[in-house]
Amino acid sequence: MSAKGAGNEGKIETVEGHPLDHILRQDRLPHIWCPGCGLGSAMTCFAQAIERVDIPLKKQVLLSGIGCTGRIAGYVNVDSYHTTHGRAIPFATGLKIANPELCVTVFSGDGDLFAIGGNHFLHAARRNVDINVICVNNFNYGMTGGQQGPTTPVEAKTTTTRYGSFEHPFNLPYLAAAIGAVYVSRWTTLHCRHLEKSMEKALQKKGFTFIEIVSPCPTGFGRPNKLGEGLEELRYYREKSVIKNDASWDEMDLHMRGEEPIVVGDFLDTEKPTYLELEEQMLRKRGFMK
Ligand SMILES: Cc1ncc(C[n+]2csc(CCOP(=O)(O)OP(=O)(O)O)c2C)c(N)n1
Ligand code: SF4
Repeated sequence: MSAKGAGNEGKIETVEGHPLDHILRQDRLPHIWCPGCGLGSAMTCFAQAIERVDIPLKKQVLLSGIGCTGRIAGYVNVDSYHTTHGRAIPFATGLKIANPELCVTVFSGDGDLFAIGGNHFLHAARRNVDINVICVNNFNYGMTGGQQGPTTPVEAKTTTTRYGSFEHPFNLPYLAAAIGAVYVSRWTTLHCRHLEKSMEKALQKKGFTFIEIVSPCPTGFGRPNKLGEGLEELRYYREKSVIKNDASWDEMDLHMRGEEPIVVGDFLDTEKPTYLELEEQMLRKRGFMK
């Protein structure tokens, strides 16, 4: 890195380390992500959050399915599993039930979690399994060439919707809340401090939590939809985002075009017994557990 400033022109400044270095698997770097991709910011927020909460890193487990977002499980230096496409949630459910002491997080893409993995998401949330699901929503299948996915907005161009998508997309916070999540929030990669706080909250909360991260994918979504490169998309987020914690669910639809706002916030924070708590209650009631 060249240091600019009085008397420093031409000098090389070497950076010895970063406070979060121990949270990354250095041997896996450099990462595969494109310039301007939001995944680095999303991963940094997560690294800050797992470091700050009062849960030893040894007890934290990170899982993902397949895709560019799925790489996160391989880069973060906690026990992690890069599972098959769409199967991170059943894997996480099994881990949590077998070892309730673990803090289990799934960090994956919109295609992975809501297309091939959609049914697993529904049932884990319905059961209120105590896991955290973080979805990076870039509105397309980034890794495989920018195809349309279940969150692609109406009119958006992808490699498989040349004339614009004509499918209604999922509104992810609405979906998560409707099927039983106890904590639901959405931020863009521009809102790093809010996002870190939400992650901290989710990691410490009992029950099924869901965080959506709206993130630039210049390669698959930004350029074809005139949102431009990563930095331009962040500018777009700055202009269009509205923090509204008490927004109505249908206000949270994402259009990603024109004057439509991007509503972000901490939308739901509630309590109800988890899958394991209900199981224990039931076993005690029937006399199978003291
Ligand atoms: C069973 C199976 N089907 C298809 C694929 C190909 N595939 C790899 S990644 C991916 C989509 C990833 O999209 P998303 O989850 O949105 O992640 P992104 O790359 O955008 O972060 C697909 C379909 C696969 N790996 N396995
Ligand atoms: S294709 Fe998109 S999501 Fe994948 S690394 Fe490139 S910018 Fe990021």
